[in-house]
Amino acid sequence: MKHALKTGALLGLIAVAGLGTGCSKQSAKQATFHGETTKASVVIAARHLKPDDVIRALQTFVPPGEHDPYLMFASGGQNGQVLVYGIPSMRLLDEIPVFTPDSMAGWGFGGSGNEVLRGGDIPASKLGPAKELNWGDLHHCNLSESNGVYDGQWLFANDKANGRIAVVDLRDFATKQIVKNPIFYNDHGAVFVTPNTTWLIEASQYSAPLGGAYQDITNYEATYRGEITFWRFDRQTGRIDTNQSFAIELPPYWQDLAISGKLVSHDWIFCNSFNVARYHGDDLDGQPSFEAGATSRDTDYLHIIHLSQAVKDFQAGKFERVNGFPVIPLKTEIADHILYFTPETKSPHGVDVSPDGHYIVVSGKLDPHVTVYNFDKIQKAIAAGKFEHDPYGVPVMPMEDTVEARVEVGLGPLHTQFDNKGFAYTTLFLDSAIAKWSLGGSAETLHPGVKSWTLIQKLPVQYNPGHLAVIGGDTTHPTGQYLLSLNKWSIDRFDNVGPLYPENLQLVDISGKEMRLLSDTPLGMGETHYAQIIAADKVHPWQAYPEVGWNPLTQSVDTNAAMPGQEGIIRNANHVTVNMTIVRSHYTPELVQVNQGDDVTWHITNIERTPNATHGLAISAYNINLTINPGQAETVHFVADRAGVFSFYCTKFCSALHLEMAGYLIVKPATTQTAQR
Ligand code: RUQ
Ligand code: CUA
Repeated sequence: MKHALKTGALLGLIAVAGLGTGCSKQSAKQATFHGETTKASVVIAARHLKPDDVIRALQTFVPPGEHDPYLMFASGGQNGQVLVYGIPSMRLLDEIPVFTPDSMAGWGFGGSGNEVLRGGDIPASKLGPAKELNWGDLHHCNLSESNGVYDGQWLFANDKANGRIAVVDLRDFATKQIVKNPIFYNDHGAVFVTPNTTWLIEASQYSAPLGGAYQDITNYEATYRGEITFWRFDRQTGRIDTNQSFAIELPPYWQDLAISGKLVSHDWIFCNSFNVARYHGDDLDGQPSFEAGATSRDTDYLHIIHLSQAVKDFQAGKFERVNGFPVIPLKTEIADHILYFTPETKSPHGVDVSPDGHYIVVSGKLDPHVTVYNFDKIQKAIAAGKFEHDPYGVPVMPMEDTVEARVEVGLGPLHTQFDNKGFAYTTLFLDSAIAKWSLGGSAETLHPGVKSWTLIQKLPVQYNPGHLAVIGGDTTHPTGQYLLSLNKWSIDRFDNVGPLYPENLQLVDISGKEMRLLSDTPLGMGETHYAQIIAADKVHPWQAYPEVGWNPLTQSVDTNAAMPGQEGIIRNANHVTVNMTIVRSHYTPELVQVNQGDDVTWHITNIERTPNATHGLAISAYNINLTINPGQAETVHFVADRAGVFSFYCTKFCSALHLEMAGYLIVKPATTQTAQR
């Protein structure tokens, strides 16, 4: 691969450069090259680069016109979108709009994006009116898997704020479906896939009455609950089949991250919880805050769920309905051996399964160790049946029967990923570091002298990492090579841009014995939580839609699409249908004349076959902005309620005569008074 230069060549270059001068941030910024930029030594000296900097630059630089070998899909946090980066260059390649309107993609300003966004709204019910939602707190994006490895076909994402999940089709990098959870307003352990993407896991976070109705907070223990929803994904339709989906009721602990087992553990789901104390808040009456109350116990519960048992109960109709949605009650789960607990050190965050499926790694945020559970031991403990029970009757296995190892890694462990050499990597939020540690068995066999379950190295990062991502690092076949540390704080790392600081994404080389920091990339438009990295050649997006008249929602030719040769404006009483095609550099037709109050359905098709020949349709004053890619057909519907002369134009500089790619929407007033204004 282009980026994998030989170390020998690097060292040669550095020797030539005669490096070693100290460097200050100031001087690096203000370097001048006196025009001698063809000499590496001059540039290196002028920029005061250290030998290590030069190697870093060479390792991450992708020459103009060349491509990155890996793609990272990263959550955009509060911006509600998914970000796509090239690795190792860390160039931002795309922002896929998901939960939030996006004007570059014409997402949410008329057209098919509206249909998807509105599909995720909260419907009106006996609890109150409908709620339109126009943002999401997108935490975790997950690629679809086949046999436990990313297959590059689909991407799923959650909205923590509103309890929603979304489906992105990687043929066109566009969101196809947003599903609002019918029984819960928030989620967190989502979206995580089972090894063949049969089920999408969505775990709720802050306990509340299932279905969202009112219950007095003093009835917390009796009436508040948690839940996990299992959404059935249908690859044929590319949609979540809500009719084949169900939820399981959980005690009112605050469920956190969830993950599917793989290989040996493939039929089991693991989910963290915190606030098993069931603390429910300080009402200004001198009670402790959540921060103290929720962490008052030494342990919380790792939830262990037997998925196929739950599916069996769902199919046998052993559920109740909440807002019409099937929910398996706690007592049924207990009776049918679906749900087990084992203690975990308090306030855990990440739960991650090793590539072989044998180990489940849990990080208690207040414990300097990661706790490693052994799946075989869990199975033995279930068989042995030596249970205590939580207040709701859920069987609790003793921790000493399920734990394989504890590895002291440092302060504030959060999330863990794995490489292909038997090592695990855990972010340390409080230490601001990544801990590299050895898994049992594999590391010892692969690397003589390396002991199992031992801390190998701690690499400082800047600062306070949340998640991390290794290439394939949560699959059955991790690649290693690069690790991304997704840092929450960036205090002194970048030029000052005011009080709202960017996040800092740091690329780390993990191909050698020691982890090495390669680069810093600021992210000023959202907070990345989860990310996944896949080889770029495993994703096969279209360069243009396959045929003219393509509807991105059905992924087929739309029978209503405007087609070349059939352009025109059809009136039927006060219903007006516009059939418009676009190609460089004109709209056909260019004049759309309607009467005030007309109900307008405007079909527009980009008949280009040239990749990259995207056009736009922006209509002044009507808040309409579509982006139409080659082959794509869109439909926007509106009432022409404002009279006057409105221009519409192409928002994408598509050709030399792009400015001429325009037209008029002329709305004839209903009364003469309006005409004279
Ligand atoms: S979570 S770090 Cu959803 Cu860990 Cu954010
Ligand atoms: Cu089409 Cu500009």
